[in-house]
Amino acid sequence: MVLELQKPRPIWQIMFSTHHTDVGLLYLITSIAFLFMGGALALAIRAELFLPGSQIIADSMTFNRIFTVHGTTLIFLFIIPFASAVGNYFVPIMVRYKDMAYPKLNAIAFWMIPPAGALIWLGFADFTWYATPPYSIISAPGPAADMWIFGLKILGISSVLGAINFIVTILKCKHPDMSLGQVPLLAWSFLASSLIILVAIPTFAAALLMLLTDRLGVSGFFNPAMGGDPIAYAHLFWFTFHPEVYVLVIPAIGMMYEIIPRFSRKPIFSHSSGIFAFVLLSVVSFSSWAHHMYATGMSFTEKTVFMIGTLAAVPASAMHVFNFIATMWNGRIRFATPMMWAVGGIALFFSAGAGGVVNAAMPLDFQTHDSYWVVGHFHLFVMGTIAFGSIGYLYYMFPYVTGRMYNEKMGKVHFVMSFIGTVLVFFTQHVLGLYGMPRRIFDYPPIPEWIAMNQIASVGAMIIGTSMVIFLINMIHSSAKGKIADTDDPFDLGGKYYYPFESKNPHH
Ligand code: HEM
Ligand SMILES: [Cu+2]
Repeated sequence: MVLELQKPRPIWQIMFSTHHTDVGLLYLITSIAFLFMGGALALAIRAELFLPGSQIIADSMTFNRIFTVHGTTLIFLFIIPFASAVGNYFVPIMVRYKDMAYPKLNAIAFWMIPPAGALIWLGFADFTWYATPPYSIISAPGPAADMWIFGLKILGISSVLGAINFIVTILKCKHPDMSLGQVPLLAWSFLASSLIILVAIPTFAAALLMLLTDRLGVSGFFNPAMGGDPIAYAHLFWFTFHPEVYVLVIPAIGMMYEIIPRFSRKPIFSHSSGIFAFVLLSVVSFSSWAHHMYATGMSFTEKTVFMIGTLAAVPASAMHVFNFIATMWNGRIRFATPMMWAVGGIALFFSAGAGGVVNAAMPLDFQTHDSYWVVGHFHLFVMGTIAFGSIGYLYYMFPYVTGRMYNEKMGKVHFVMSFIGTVLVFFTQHVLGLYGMPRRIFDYPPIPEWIAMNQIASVGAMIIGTSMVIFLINMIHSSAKGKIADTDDPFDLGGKYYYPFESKNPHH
């Protein structure tokens, strides 16, 4: 497979291009830049929490701004654009079409991201990525809060445009010889996640508008002083954002479906069960949003319904994990860097899922809710599963994008350090939650256990941070000076057989 082996071109040619690999490259560079920006904020948070009292951050307001922008950046400006990068590069090639269905729309969807990112970063809002009302309505300082709201609006529109493009490309533009069942699982993952986006995003778009008019004082949807209800916001928010977590994780699983069989040198154990599990996940993603709200005084019946709806995601997730394990079983596995990240990501996906079952069980959730357990839990997903799958895929696509090889040793060191760091930070945060530490706090009392565990977590974060510097050096250095890749078999798997897609779409 050859993707984009071109002589270097002036940057403006890429910026004004609508070709799918050019737009993919823009998405890729943007998302990696935001990964580092959001990661820097994570290090600031962890440095602050190394000890009780104020360390490097002056006050709690600044702290709140930092973790709000940290979370918003890594979810909306790293994970989602990174998936779009991969989808742009690979989906047209996988369905054997010359480009995305609507190339101009595709470029427009990308170009909405930089201004949205600028609004979020220049505003630096403080009301958490949840934009918590009534605080966000009554006292969150403007214009930061308004800039965040507009930033998210733009990102939502960009996601919807991207989703429409993926759906049409896959359903309408795929090669007539190819049945839907033959479409590779990575492309299927984009179909599934795009369908979720179309159903889920409009609800939050409406909620954002209501939040804005509440802030302007012309409505009181979520403002108790005007007869409104912040819990209504919680429903609207989670109706969008529980499914959204599947929008984040499904493409990462799709990326693992590319890596695992190739580096096990076996076909995927069951293509059809992979498709089935994606479809099932998309459906059940809508049956569980209120599991974020067990503590809001819902009736027992409501809670039970949402508990069952949440547990419905377990079989679908387990099907993917079994599929991966069965594929690796008896395979001739080659633990090159992408494979290490994918296998590590699956292990952490399993751990995250186990913690999720605890949260889903409503009596147990009363213990974990809003504690550091939750921070540990969702980070095992966002960092351990999604970022791991994505970074593994980045190593995998590197030779196809740049024509050069990354440094394998540095890639492995990056993985080992990140894996150890991730376990140190996020497993420890689970325990910290059980010891009673609430999330979203700037300072904490000097309880010896809390101090010890916060220090372990902070050291883990520094290990991840260091490994990311190694990663950055590897990417920059190797894309300019790395050894020329054999694009027929860059990973030495022993022949073209293992690289099923052979195509390059000429520029237009
Ligand atoms: C080294 C990696 C990371 C570290 C050390 C880290 C650390 C933290 C910490 C300490 C918080 C504050 C938790 C709280 O007080 O509630 C936080 C919040 C958050 N993080 Fe991370 N994080 C990392 C990576 C990521 C990634 C990769 C993502 C997403 C892709 C992410 C998404 C979030 C979100 C959504 C929040 C919640 C923010 C909010 O409540 O407004 N983090 N992170
Ligand atoms: Cu959820």
